[in-house]
Amino acid sequence: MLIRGVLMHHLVKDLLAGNRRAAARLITLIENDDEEKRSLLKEIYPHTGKAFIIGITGAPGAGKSSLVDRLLQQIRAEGLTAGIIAVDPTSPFSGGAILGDRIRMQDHALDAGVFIRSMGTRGSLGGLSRSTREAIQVLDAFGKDIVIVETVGVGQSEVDIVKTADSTVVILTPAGGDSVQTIKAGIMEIADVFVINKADLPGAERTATEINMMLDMNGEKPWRPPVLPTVSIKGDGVDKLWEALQEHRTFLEDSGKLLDVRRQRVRRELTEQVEYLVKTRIWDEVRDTIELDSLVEKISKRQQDPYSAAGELLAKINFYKGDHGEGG
Ligand SMILES: Nc1nc2c(ncn2[C@@H]2O[C@H](COP(=O)(O)OP(=O)(O)OP(=O)(O)O)[C@@H](O)[C@H]2O)c(=O)[nH]1
Ligand SMILES: [Mg+2]
Repeated sequence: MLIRGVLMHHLVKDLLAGNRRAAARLITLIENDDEEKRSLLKEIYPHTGKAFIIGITGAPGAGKSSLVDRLLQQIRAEGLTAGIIAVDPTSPFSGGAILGDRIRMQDHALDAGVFIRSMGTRGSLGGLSRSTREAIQVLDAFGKDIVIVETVGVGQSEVDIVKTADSTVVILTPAGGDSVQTIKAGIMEIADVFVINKADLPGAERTATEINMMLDMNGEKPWRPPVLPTVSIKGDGVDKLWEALQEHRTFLEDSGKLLDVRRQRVRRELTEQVEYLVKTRIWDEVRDTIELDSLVEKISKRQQDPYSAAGELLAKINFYKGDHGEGG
């Protein structure tokens, strides 16, 4: 394990030197919740915080990947580099296995300034939103200027994933008018920019109007999300989207909100780590020192209740060992 640890240490060095294979390996280790994961992330962390993170969410087939593909052209044309994480919570596949995304973005596959990775539910025992956040850190430390997270917008887990982003784009499509009524409140709240993609299809203007009406009802906010039509298969409107994202970034920076967003992210990371440490420490200790089985027996026989037993158990545990969690 020691040798393995040393080899992994090189992985971080290679990542920082711009090695793509190292980036890919590290994300795989994260997905698989490898035992070295936490010590690797610890090494990576000081090199993060530079990338601007964009979340893109929308219903299956809304055009997220084709839009990301077009955004990449825009980003690269400006001389910026980008990392893409395509998250599909419904897919068991990972490691770039979402075929559609690969095909759609294959123009960028040979571009050293672009790194594309898919993540599914396989592995990621710590939860997909956590492993996504960790993968973002890898790409951030890798030196990508922009990290884009594409996720299918169907439920809470996607909202959680997107909460990691600095700016969030919600993609809608014209769907006969009733689409807006069915937008989840959570999705509405997270949008910094609305995109009405497939604006070549009928009903796009009406959808945009409805979104704008909903935004009107929200009252005055320091940032009003623009509602932008795009045709991602042709690239129409993508320049406007990129402009809007840059305006939002400027707004975040000038208003101090970027620091707020990032502080919230740090708070979540810290809370997660404390909970993780406490949990693992407790069970390590319980395994080593406390006769859990006999306690279970006692409770089963109603000689004790689980409520007081849990309290007593916790009182016996010295779960802070002062090694600052290097282990993993
Ligand atoms: N007419 C029209 N079709 C589009 C447009 N954008 C995307 N499509 C089509 O919509 C389908 C889905 O596009 P994707 O970019 O894969 O959408 P996605 O949201 O990434 O899909 P998932 O990742 O599977 O949820 C493809 O067949 C695209 O060709 C558009 O602007 N107009
Ligand atoms: Mg896609």
